Amino acid sequence: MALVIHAGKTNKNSFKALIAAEYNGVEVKLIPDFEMGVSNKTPEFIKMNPIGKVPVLETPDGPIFESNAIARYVARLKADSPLFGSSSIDYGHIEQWIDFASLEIDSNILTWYRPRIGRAAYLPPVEEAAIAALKRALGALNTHLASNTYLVGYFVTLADIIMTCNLLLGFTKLMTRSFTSEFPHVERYFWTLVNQPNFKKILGEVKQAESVPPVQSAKKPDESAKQKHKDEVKKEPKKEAEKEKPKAVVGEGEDEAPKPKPKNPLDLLPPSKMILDEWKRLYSNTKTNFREVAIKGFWDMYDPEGYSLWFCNYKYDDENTVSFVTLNKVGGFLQRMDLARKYAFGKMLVIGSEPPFKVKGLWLFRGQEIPKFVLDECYDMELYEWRKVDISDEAQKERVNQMIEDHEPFEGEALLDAKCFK
Ligand SMILES: N[C@@H](CCC(=O)N[C@@H](CS)C(=O)NCC(=O)O)C(=O)O
Repeated sequence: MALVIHAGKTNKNSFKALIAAEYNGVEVKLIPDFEMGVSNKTPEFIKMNPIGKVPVLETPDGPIFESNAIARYVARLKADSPLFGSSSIDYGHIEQWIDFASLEIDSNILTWYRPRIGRAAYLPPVEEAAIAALKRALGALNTHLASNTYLVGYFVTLADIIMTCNLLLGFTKLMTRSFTSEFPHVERYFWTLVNQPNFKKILGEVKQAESVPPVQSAKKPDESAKQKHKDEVKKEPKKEAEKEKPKAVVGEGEDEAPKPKPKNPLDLLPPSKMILDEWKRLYSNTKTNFREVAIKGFWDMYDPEGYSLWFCNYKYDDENTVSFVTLNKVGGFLQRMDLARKYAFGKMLVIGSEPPFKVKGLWLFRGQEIPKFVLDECYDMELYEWRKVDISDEAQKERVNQMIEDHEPFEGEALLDAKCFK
């Protein structure tokens, strides 16, 4: 019998249990037709959770409220679930990060978010303090994630599920790229997790907030605070626009009618004689004489006016101490580059026969610069140093050749793996 969660479809707190259920192969369903503010006010609901909040899980043995408790229950339904780690110290660390995710991350995000959607009175010093505390917590998380793929051990645990669901609200509603770029390891962690199949199935496509919502009036503001609050509401959108988007066009705001999707500027470039798909086909179909056929073909096709070549070096190679973690990291990068498939080709080499492994790449992009939408949308870009290839330099050209053909040894070292983006 499926367990049933009472909550709306977008409740990030119920996602914790739904994702844990995916990992454990347990059937958990959202109750259909849940209506916030109605379904959770009925006497039947109050019997299940006296505070009348969601989510609530109905089990054959009775209801459970509090989303972390529900997620723990679901995680525990499978004996020896890896979601609880593999030792007592793992378990201790998982609980540590669950508390951290709730008390240091979630509570500060909520204190920042609620007044902005009219669920609490907006008080600037309170918001400032919440943002400062959130930054402090994200800084600590960033330090931990600089040398750890996941929060505990080498696999996803319940701590990662709860942390990611709590970060989700921040990433999608408040924390713009300019805010999160201070915490590159948190960014890498968050995007890696939300793209895991068991997360993606529940969360769908996740998009980062492009601006902080302007402050809304609280629904029932206290009369004495009302006028002050009104004044702040008037001032706030401008202040926020200045802070987050220094060059924002006046009038840009959330109540604007949705605009038709603009054409990708790369489609407006003068046509190129190089047909990217032809190169990709040649690369894929050449099985022998790679140098004579594929590499020669590449330079015959290459259009230095319509395209540019770029070398990239991972900035944090000393973190690459575990081979499969390093390979996953590069695999994740290529997945996230999916948005650039029409305009790019790439090779990523994982170099070395023992850790720490080096990660270096070669990319071919349409146009003379790295496309802006790639820099904006693919957070991995800033984890690499980028250098434009000077094709008049024979040594650089030879390096391009060697990267395309997975030449081994590469710069004197064995290759652990070579991945291609095509
Ligand atoms: N600590 C609780 C928080 C629950 C909570 O705040 N739920 C909100 C929706 S996300 C709610 O039901 N609000 C309705 C209300 O306050 O009456 C948990 O993690 O389950």
